[in-house]
Amino acid sequence: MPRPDLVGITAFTSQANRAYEVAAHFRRLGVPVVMGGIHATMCLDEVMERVDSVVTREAEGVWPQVLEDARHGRLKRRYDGGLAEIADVPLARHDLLPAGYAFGAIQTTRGCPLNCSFCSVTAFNGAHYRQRPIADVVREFQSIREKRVLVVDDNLIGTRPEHIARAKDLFRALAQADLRKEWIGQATINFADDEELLALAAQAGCRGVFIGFETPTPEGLRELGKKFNLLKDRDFRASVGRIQRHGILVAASFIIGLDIDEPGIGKGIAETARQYGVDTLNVSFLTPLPGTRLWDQMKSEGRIALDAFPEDWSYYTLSFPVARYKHLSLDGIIQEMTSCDRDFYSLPRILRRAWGNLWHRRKPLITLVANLSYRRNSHLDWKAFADFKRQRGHRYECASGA
Ligand code: B12
Ligand code: SF4
Repeated sequence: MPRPDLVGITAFTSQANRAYEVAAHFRRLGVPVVMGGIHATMCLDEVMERVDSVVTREAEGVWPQVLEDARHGRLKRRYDGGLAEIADVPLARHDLLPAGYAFGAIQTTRGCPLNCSFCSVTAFNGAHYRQRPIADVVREFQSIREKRVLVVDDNLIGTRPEHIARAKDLFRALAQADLRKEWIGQATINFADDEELLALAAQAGCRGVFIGFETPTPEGLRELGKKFNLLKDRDFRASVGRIQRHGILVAASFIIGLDIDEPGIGKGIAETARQYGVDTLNVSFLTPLPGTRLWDQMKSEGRIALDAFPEDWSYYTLSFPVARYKHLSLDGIIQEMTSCDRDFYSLPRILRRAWGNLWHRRKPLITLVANLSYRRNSHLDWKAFADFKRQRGHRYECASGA
């Protein structure tokens, strides 16, 4: 690799340590390093100590300036991009990426008004929901080589009638462009409320949707600030069924470790997900990510157990219990996660799910493969928990809860 003029690094919080290793390598060679993205924005001081320049928030507004300053050897220590004018977001250069990815990726909207306590998105991309021009999205979609695409929007359809209307226009335009792509996206449960929206999404290539149900009870939703899921006296089973009837698989996301969660929550989540009839279940430990309301709360209550930063960031993958939970000890919460996975991903239940989808002609093979890979991952997690307890277990000894 020829010596670069400038190195730019991005990182989620869980990847921060690797980002610092890469930065240190290039700085030793005398190459200036600039870092941006979610971790750099939320942990500015930490990052500033380890790179030459930091770009906070969205880069589009300041990147030309950064390049100009780098060219003249006068990089500033910090740039703030603020929130970009969405119409000015250029088409991503997919041609620069190497071939061979399983999924291409595209972003069509930014921001989320819901501001759930555990999520960084509203703090990072703002509460104002911004939608890219449809023509740009279609052109960018056309430039993606992969047949399968991940639409990375946090909420592809939005929450208000005008958002839904734009989502329908986008799906119509994608269907008309006849891209022959299959894609998956993320949405709130109101995706299920509009038959026309669902039909258009399916025509546009939507094959799966990741939905945050978060917790089985209304009290839990209130604790997480996700009251949106409670609107309209929602019947989750019926909502999931309506989505699936359009050939769209539902991947459910839940969180374990809320203040109201007590022993038995693991099985409770698995049962709830089965009742809703979802195709896959992804459960995370409640994790105080920097910049969220949950972080502020847990920090002020002295409940962040893994707080030797930056080293401990490596555990902020949502698959380790990094905090002290109110009614669950370290062993307790790990047991809950394990029993949830054992229940939802038992072989008989996986086969029943795949059989059900075969019966309804709804991608049984994908359901089977996805379920088996979740099952395998949960077995890997169990091994990781044993190491985790050995290496970090002592940090929970002053746990306040159970
Ligand atoms: C897509 C996505 C994924 C995909 C990533 C696919 C891929 N290969 O890229 C997948 C599903 C794999 C994933 C996994 C995870 N994710 Co994720 N993911 C996202 C999501 C929804 C969109 C990210 C994205 O592509 N945005 C589009 C691009 C254009 O925006 P961007 O990256 O922010 O970049 C802009 C700016 O940040 C800035 N910028 C970024 N980097 C740089 C670098 C430089 C040099 C400069 C100048 C500027 C700059 O400029 C860009 C343009 O404005 C975000 C939510 C969000 N809105 O950010 C969560 C998010 C990033 N994920 C999150 C998390 C927690 C995870 C996981 C750790 C946990 C999990 N179980 O899901 C894992 C990571 C596992 C690991 N290896 O550590 C959190 C991260 C919080 C944090 N503090 O780190 C987010 C913010 C969601 C949330 N609810 O809080 N994720
Ligand atoms: S979890 Fe989803 S709905 Fe809640 S703030 Fe984050 S992106 Fe919005």
